[in-house]
Amino acid sequence: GAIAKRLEHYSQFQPSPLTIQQYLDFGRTGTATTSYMFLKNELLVRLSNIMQEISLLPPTLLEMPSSKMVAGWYQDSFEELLEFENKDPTTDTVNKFNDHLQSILKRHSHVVETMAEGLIELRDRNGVDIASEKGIQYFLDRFYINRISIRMLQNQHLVVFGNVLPESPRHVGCIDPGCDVESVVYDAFENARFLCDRYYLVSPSMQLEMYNAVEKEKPISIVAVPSHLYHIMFELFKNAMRATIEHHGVDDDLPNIRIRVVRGPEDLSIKISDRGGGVSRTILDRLFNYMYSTAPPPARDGTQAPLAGYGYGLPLSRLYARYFLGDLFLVSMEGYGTDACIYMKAVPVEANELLPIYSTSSRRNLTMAAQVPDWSHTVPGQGNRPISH
Ligand code: W6P
Repeated sequence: GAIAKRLEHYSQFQPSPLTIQQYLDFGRTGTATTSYMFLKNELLVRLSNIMQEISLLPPTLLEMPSSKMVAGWYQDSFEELLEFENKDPTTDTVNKFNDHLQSILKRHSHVVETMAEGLIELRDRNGVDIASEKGIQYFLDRFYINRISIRMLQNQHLVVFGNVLPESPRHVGCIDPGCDVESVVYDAFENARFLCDRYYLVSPSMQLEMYNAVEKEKPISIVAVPSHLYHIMFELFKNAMRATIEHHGVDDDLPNIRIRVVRGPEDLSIKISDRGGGVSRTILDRLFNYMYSTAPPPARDGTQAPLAGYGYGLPLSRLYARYFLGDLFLVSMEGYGTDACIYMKAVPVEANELLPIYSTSSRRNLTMAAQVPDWSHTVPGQGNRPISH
């Protein structure tokens, strides 16, 4: 119908990525009017781009009740925003628009859990199917980074031009222009430690080393979204603590978790090293895999959920890092311990949004049949096999 036409139209445009500097400048000198004019268009573009990808998911997944619900939320939000397509930015219209943004944020607040339920339903019926697993990984990385970006845009607008309060007077929306990295790391560690103590009755200590290679002896401060950095660090600390305790037992002297933070001219690098026994490369690959990491939510029967693991913590943390062109890697030595490395752009004009674009390539990646292997590492079995073409 008419809405499908608009969806088709908007999905032909590429999203416009913003740098963290542009978010900052706009938050300081922009107006509610210009923000409204930009946002109503950009949100429709970003929503339509990902909705087209949703529609290409395997029908088996799309038919699950929870995936249908998620798809419905995107439809509803797209329709609501379409009403502003041709509306001039009067005060009344901008206020109505802000109310809609609030309700859209609320409508989409449980997307991650609901999508996960869809995967559980799928896996319970079909098992872990390697062919669709690759496509699901590809889709969910794009879907969740798109969601992070849409929530960032909405949040930024509502804090700066709406009635949502900032975290501190220094903040511009959810951006802290003077984000003190040491305090974010410290808070994340303390809060992970609190959970760890409650669950295991012990916790490892941290050994933190900061090195500012750009302004020697000064604290490390960057322009960043502190909540994203906190989310990443909290997740990695929980994992490092769990590994340390499960490897050494609760009675031993626990080895410290060592953290090194370095501010270079271009990158902020953080390395978290634990001596939790490490993981094999087989297990390591699965830590970022949505299909393998999908488990039913922890029971609400009073038994405590484990400190870490069984969730999307790691893949989502990597997306938060990648969102402004940073990254997250795990390097493990099975039998010894694991290093988690986080990189963030330290220069605000270089921290640009990474956004999925709906295109012929993404269409191909989403709809492509399973590839014929071009390496022989899979276990042979019955002697030579004919090559399949
Ligand atoms: C481990 C597994 C893991 C994941 C993420 C961060 C740290 C660690 N340590 O053993």
